Amino acid sequence: TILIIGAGGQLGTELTAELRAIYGNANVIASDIQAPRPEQLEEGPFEQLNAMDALKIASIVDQYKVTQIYLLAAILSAKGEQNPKFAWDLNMQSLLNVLEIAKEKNLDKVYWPSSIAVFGPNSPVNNTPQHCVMDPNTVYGISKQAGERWCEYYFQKYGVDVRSLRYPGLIGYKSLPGGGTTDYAVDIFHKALNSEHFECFLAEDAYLPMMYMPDAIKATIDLMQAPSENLSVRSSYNVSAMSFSPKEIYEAIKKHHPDFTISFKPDYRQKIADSWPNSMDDSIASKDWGWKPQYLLEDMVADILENIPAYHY
Ligand code: VAH
Repeated sequence: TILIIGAGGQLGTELTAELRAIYGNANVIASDIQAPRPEQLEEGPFEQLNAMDALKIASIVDQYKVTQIYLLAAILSAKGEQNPKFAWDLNMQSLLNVLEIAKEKNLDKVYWPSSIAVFGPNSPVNNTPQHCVMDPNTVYGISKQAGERWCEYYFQKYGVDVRSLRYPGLIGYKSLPGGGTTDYAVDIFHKALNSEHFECFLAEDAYLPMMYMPDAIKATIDLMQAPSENLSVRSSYNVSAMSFSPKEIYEAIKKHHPDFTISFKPDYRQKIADSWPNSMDDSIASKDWGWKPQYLLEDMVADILENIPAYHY
């Protein structure tokens, strides 16, 4: 069975649904620090779990005969800057808990997301390569960079089959993001749908790597199902789909909602965005496990605007 830690988050919500569709509801245990909503209890097994509680994770692994863990719980970039110590403790302790349990209980696989936040001001900014200078200057980015080193260490020293992707900003309509610097690109759709003015917390030209959630889910499943011997990267793979600025996504939405208006009021999150790449080189992911994005900006905008009403109103 598969245990998902952080099943209630932006990525966790969608990954839980996809994994249950593939492996069957009863074989995917959802867990989150938040108490379950009634519909979550109807869907399949749920456990309330704090990702920092190693004993509780171990007892859930034993109780449900867990063979794979997806650790999706984390404090993201913007929220992490408000609470650096807690962000470091949660992001690192949860990963070390899971890696140690995977080793002790000889789990089949572990999935743990990294992020473009591992790159910093001195990383190459365009077409950022898999291997290069990484000087992240957010607690979130530092925790993801340290986490990548720990994943590689547990793989090389103990043979733990841990796999990871450096996600760009993720955009979807089935779940709300929490505390990220790229969350504006989700919020903007809800404002357009409600015919409300959108005040963007990044500058109009803050160009960032982004990915539509269906592509992120597919990349995760494809990586986890790839033969272990094909994987040349055990820190975390660069993956990318598109890059755009707030102005570009606004213009794409405006084609569908001509009266939609936007203003730009950069706040502390602009500094975070400035430290990240403009675009990524994901050629190693393509070579090792056939990564190829399906959605670019226009397709994503059309798909979201078509589907979001049923999800949120
Ligand atoms: C964040 N959505 O903004 C996350 C992600 C690349 C961005 O790591 O913190």
